[in-house]
Amino acid sequence: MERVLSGIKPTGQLTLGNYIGALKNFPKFQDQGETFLFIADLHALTLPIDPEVLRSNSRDLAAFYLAAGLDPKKCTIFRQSAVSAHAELNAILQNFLYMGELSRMTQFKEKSQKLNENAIGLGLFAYPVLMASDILLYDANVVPVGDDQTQHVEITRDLVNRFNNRFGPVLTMPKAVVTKVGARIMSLSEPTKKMSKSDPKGDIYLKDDLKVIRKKIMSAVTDSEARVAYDPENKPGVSNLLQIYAALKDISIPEAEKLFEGSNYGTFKGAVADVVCDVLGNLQQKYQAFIASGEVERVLEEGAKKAREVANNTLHRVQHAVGLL
Ligand code: ATP
Ligand code: LTN
Repeated sequence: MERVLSGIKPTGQLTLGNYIGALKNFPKFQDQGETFLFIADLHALTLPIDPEVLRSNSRDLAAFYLAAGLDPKKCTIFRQSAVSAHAELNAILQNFLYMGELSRMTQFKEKSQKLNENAIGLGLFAYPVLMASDILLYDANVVPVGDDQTQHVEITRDLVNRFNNRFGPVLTMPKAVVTKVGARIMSLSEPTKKMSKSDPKGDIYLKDDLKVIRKKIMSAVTDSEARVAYDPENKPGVSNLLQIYAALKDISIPEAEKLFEGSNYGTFKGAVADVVCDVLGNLQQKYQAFIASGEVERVLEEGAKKAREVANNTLHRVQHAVGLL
């Protein structure tokens, strides 16, 4: 049976990029296989974060998991830090990824560049080891992620080959699954840059007021050609809006292009704003209801119990393979 695992860091307000590239795709997996979705709170510590902010982001993220349609009866939702096996496997696996390959990770290069050279935490450098531990603890063969995380899944695959060559078939080979449309939503104000929760320029936040969302879309950067067509290199702004529209309507990009043939940018942006407000308005209502229900903590606690059982099993297998048991 398929084992599915993914996570999101509670580092800031969730964006439309997080929704389209990750969150929106999670619920369909819970009907296909055994699915584990977690809040990557240990990963959130790899850049400075206020404790209160971390706590409230974590609760928010759990409520958004539920609002997006994840059902705790069909999948396991938990906090990474509540399952100590993540840190324990991390301590073993850090010996099987090498400094050269870790220093080539795009995320490390981008995030460390923004820091003072003397204040780059080891956790930021070693991020892929913890991420590999997350994936391997659950014997996940399917890892749904946005485009930017595929490199981390690839390095996990290298680790599995290295480890299994030495110790036998202990670890399960994972595979990244990237959504066909919307794997990389770009900033609305700088459409050549990824929309990212730690870089607020041109972001749409899931919790934004709908009027604000509409305004942001209506003022998104486009070009002077006045032709709706998908051409990310020459028309990054329009292509990004087409991608958002197609992803939220569950249609292909050529289908979306066809719908707007001959439309001016005002009409096109209005239609994009309509679908974004429709989807996010609905999501916000559900999110509010889950926050008000007080159910979130209970879901996380029950999820952690189920996750611990699976994770501890794998941890023992690895401890045995390397000679710790
Ligand atoms: P940060 O800015 O803190 O690095 P982020 O916004 O990149 O955060 P993550 O927690 O790293 O978000 O990512 C959560 C999930 O959302 C991952 O699967 C990631 O690939 C996906 N994702 C993030 N940004 C986008 C985007 N712009 N388009 C599509 N998917 C995205
Ligand atoms: N690095 C991911 C979050 C993450 C993750 C994982 C995703 C941590 N561990 C394991 C999939 C599988 C990110 O969103 N930046």
